[in-house]
Amino acid sequence: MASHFNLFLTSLLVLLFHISPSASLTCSSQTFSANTRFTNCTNLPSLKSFLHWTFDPTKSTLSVAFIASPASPDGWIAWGINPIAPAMIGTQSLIAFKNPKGSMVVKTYNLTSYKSITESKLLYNVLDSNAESSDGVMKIFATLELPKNTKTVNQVWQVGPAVKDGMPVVHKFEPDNLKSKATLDLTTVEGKKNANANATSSSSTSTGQSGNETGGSSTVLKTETIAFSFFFFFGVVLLQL
Ligand SMILES: *[C@@H]1O[C@H](CO)[C@@H](O)[C@H](O)[C@H]1NC(C)=O
Ligand SMILES: *[C@@H]1O[C@H](CO)[C@@H](O)[C@H](O)[C@H]1NC(C)=O
Ligand SMILES: *[C@@H]1O[C@H](CO)[C@@H](O)[C@H](O)[C@H]1NC(C)=O
Ligand SMILES: CC(=O)N[C@H]1CO[C@H](CO)[C@@H](O)[C@@H]1O
Repeated sequence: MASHFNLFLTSLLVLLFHISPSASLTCSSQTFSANTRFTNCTNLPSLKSFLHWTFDPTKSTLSVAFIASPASPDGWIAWGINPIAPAMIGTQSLIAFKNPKGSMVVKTYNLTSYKSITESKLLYNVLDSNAESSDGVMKIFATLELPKNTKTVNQVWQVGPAVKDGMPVVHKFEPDNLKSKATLDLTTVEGKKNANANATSSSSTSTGQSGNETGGSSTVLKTETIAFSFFFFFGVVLLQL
């Protein structure tokens, strides 16, 4: 019994040590090549996704880098703005995936159905867009021109498992896939850099939902991190046996 408890304690300690590095794999530790810089970053509350962004109120342009892992290596990632509500239908979205030659492309879709999607222009001018993929992580870079005086936008993001005939295949409908939407507050003066506590608090502010709801989401994210660390730990233990 005691040895079980010790094992438990050891696991707990190892867990804690694993959490610190994985928790730092967030906004503050992600860097970009060359002279790409963003003023703000939000650790999104689901699907282990991140949004680095810079909003220029004078030009009303929003530059983003959306970072996520597709559900499988040949899958897709998507980020967009819904002018109507924080929901999938209506989202003016950018979807990135590999074309048959293996290079990354970004296409735009006005999402009108849960079943199929068609490439189309967006409500917003897309001034530039491109995508990258490495180590199982994809990034969408884009600059959108928003209507003048935009203060908040409904952002919606998603990851999917495959692309068939040049079309992203429908994503899973797990809880994490269904709650991947939030309000991005472009104006709030809050959320200083390099404070983890504040990374969370600023993401709850910018998600603009009730404190409780967002708290719930970040708890889920933490639980996942713990689960991941836990399995990782056991993986390591197994390897060492
Ligand atoms: C997106 O699709 C909806 C429904 O078909 C349509 O009402 C809307 O005008 C479209 N938006 C753009 C920007 O094409
Ligand atoms: C974005 O970053 C700027 C500069 O660091 C800061 O003044 C502003 O409050 C941030 N906005 C949000 C919503 O975090
Ligand atoms: C959070 O939940 C508590 C109890 O359910 C409630 O009293 C409080 O108003 C909620 N806070 C927010 C921000 O919704
Ligand atoms: C740890 C830390 O820096 N906490 C700060 C988070 O942000 C709030 C307000 O935005 C500050 O009051 C805290 O001191």
